[in-house]
Amino acid sequence: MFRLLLVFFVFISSAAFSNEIQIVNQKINIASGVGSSAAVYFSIRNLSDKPDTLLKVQSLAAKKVMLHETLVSSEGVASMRHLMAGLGIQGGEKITLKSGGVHIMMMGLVKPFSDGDLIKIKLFFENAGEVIVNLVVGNGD
Ligand SMILES: [Cu+2]
Repeated sequence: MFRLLLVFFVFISSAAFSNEIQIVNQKINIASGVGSSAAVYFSIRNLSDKPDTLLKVQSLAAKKVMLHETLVSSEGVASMRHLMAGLGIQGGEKITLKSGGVHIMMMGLVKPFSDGDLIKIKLFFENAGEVIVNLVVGNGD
């Protein structure tokens, strides 16, 4: 009986949402073609007064999901870099992921996305823990 209660409690706590991190304006841009990928953008608001770090991202919808930053060379050539150390966010700060800046890259989509598909991305914050982002394909611009 004790074990049953314990398992139930773990399930409840892992399903809880963060009070410290708010995600708004989520969008997904799909690049079609062979080995298709998608870029995901949203704004992160840190509602706490302590700094936090987005350490990693995960999704069952793609083989690989990474935090990327777009860099433009002096010749105007754009390239992308994996943010290995994560993305820091100050207490009370709002960071906007956008095209040409920091974004989430989904590579090797498990199946092609179509309009109306619900995509879930799990964010892991150092302090706030897990935060789930829900995206509906075709809902952005
Ligand atoms: Cu990228």
